[in-house]
Amino acid sequence: MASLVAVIVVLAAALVQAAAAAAKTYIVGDSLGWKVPPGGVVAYSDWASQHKFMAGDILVFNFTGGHSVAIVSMDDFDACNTDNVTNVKLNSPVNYTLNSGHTYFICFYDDHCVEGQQLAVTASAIGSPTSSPAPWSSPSGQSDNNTPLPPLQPSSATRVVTTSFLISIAFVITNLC
Ligand SMILES: [Cu+2]
Repeated sequence: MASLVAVIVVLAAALVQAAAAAAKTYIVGDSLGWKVPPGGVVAYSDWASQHKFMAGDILVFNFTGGHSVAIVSMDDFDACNTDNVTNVKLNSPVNYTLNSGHTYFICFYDDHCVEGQQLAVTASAIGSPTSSPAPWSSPSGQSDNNTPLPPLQPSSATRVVTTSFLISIAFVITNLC
């Protein structure tokens, strides 16, 4: 019986750790928001270098006025080429759930990308990826292109409840012994 309790306690501890490592939400640029940065192209690369992104983390692009968030290839990012842009959001705020690997964001208006409104992010994989193909989400529910809204992801509240439940079981079994 004691070994069963040990197993359950270890499981519960693992779940607590998993909850602690739950997805984080990042405001792109922090107080700068998403704009043509006064500091030029280093502004968003500096910001990205200060964080360790994981798959499932959420980037929030806040902007006012004529800006956009477009996903492009690495080559189009490097060249600030907007000719191939198909995956774009126009209404702030824009939430984007990261998949593992590299993701390249630009603003496709005028010369905003060339002037520094560009962000490259590398996210590490964790466990199994969440629903992959439609990472966009919009808190206001508006949709300005044909991308379907992604399914809701399990909230961290669910994980906390699960953890509490397992800890409760561990206590019950301990008392039975
Ligand atoms: Cu812009």
